Amino acid sequence: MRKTLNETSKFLSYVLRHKPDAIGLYLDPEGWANIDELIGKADIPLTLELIQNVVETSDKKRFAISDDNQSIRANQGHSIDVNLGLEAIEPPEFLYHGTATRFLDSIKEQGLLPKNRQYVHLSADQATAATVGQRHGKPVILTIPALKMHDQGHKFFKAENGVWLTDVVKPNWFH
Ligand code: HQG
Repeated sequence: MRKTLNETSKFLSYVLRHKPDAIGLYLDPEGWANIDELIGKADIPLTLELIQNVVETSDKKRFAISDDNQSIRANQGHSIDVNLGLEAIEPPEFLYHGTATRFLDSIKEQGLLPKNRQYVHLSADQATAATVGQRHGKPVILTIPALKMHDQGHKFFKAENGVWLTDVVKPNWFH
């Protein structure tokens, strides 16, 4: 069952964050897909129960189901342009970005860039950042003075699942 949930979660991430076109799925401007349409078009076995199960058990609360239960979207992590409707808010004094040591030279030169995603992803705690960094190699955690940046006009958003998002973090902020 865990394998099925994992595979379903990966499939949902793929079509809801990156490639709805791969199955001809329509996402509205806020990133919502109609659940019946998703089930009908999915190229893996998909049921409403399975979707609900993935949403409820997702360790990172990756997905949200709409209040009317008709639609689903990813809470963050998009590479396609969606409007999550997030309001810029005041961040905590520090936020953390977990990355791999092999990216450090480039990051110090160019700053933190969203790369394939809409936003740079930041974590509220170092443990989470370490886990994120591990996905790419030997982890290293960058400490971002988020409140100071905010006070100088940088916008920070908090996704439904607690992940912090911002546009770019220029290299001068790491010095
Ligand atoms: C790096 C997962 C070179 C950046 C996680 C990161 C997160 C640079 C990688 C969410 C760079 C992009 C996002 C630069 C940034 N030069 N490398 N100038 N600027 N990078 O996966 O933050 O499990 O797109 O440090 O938990 O790792 O999918 O971003 O290492 O919340 O739900 O480029 O994805 O969530 O990698 O992860 P990613 P991320 P899920």
